[in-house]
Amino acid sequence: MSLMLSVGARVRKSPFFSSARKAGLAAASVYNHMYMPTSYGDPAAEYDRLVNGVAMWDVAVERQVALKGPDALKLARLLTPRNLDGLTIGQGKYVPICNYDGVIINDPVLLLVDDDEIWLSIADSDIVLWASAIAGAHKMNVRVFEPDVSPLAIQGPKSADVVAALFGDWVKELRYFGFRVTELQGIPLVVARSGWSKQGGFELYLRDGSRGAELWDLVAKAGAAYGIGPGTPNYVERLESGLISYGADTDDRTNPFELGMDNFINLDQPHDFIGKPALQAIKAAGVSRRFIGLLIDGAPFKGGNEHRWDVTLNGAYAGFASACAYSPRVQSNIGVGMVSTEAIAASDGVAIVTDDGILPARTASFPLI
Ligand code: THG
Repeated sequence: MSLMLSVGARVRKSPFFSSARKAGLAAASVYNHMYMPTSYGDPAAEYDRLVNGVAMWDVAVERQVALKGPDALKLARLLTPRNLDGLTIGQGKYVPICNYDGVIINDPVLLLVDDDEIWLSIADSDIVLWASAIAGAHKMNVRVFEPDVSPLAIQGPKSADVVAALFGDWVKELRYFGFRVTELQGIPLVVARSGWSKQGGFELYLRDGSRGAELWDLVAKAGAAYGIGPGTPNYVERLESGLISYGADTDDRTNPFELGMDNFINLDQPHDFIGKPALQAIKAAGVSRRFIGLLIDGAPFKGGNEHRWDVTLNGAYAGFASACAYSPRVQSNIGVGMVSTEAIAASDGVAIVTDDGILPARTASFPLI
C-alpha cells in the first residue's frame, strides 16, 4: 500500500533532489536525515538498466564525515578495527565501525583524500556525533564535520563507457575504491570506482552542492548514447549480491563476524581501537548466527517486505529475513537475513513466516546468482 511522504524543511535535500523529481522520482525513504530516492515507478526497467545497461543514482544520502587535521589518521585508526597500514592517497577502503561492545554502528567507505584529510562515506547512523565526541575526549588535533560533498552513482556494465566519455580513459584504470580529485567543466568533484552494486560502477562525489543540477544534466547527456536512466540503490540486485544494508540487516547487537566481515577486523594490531577487547572475546566465543542468503518457495513476491520476517527451523525461531523479493535472474523468491548457524547447517526444515503465510526456504551463500 502506498504512503505519502511529507516534504519539509526538517529533512535535508540532496543537491540532485530537484533533478531527481524532474526525472520522475516516485518514492523516497529517509537516510542520514535526508530524502533517499527509492523508486522511479518502474522497478523492472530500473533493474534491467542496472544489470544490462547503465543507471544514475542520487546517493547524496551517503554523507561524508571529514576528519581533518594532524590527527586524522590517528582518529580513523581508533574508530575502526580494520588495519589502515599502507593506505595511500587516492585509495579507499571498506571500514566497519564498532562501539565499545563490538556492535557494528556503521560500515563506511574510507577515502584518504590527503595526508591530513580522511572522509568516511557513511551508511545510516550519526557518525559525525560519535567521531567528534571521541576526538574531543582524546584531545585530538582534528576537526570532524560534514563537508559539502554529495555522491552521484553511475552503475551497470556500461558505466565505464559513460564515465570515460566524461573524464577520459584513465577512469578505467582506477582500482576498486580507488579515486581521483578532479573537476568536470569547472564543477569540483571526486571520481571513484565504487558503488553499492556488483554490476561495476563509479561514484562522482560532487564537491559543490550548488551545482547538482548541472552535474546531473552532464551525466544524463553523456549517458544518453548508452541508454542511461535514473535508478536507485537496487533492492533486488543487492539481495542477489549479498551487499549489507546497515540498519536493515543489522540490529543493536550485530557484530561484524556475524556479517562475515572477518577479513576487515584485524585484532592483532598493536594499537588500541574502539571495541578491541569485546571483539576479541566475540571471536574467541564464535558466532551463533550469520548473515546469509535465502531461497524461498512460493508465487513470486509482488514487492518487498515492510518489516522483518521470522525465519524458523522445524517451527522454532531461528532468526530473521530482513529483505526479500522475487529475483528475475535467480527465477525464485530470494532474501537475506540473520540466521542461526544451526539452521544454516540444516539441509531442510527452514521456513519464512511471511505476512501471507509460512513458506519453505533454503539458506544459500552469496552471490545467489
Ligand atoms: N558508496 C559510498 N558510500 C557508501 C556506500 C556506497 N556508504 C554507505 C554504504 N554504501 C556503505 N556500505 C557498503 C557496503 C558494501 C560495499 C560498499 C559499501 C561493497 N562491498 C563489496 C563486497 O561486499 O563484496 C566489496 C568490499 C571489499 O572488498 O572491500 O562494495 O555504496 N560512497
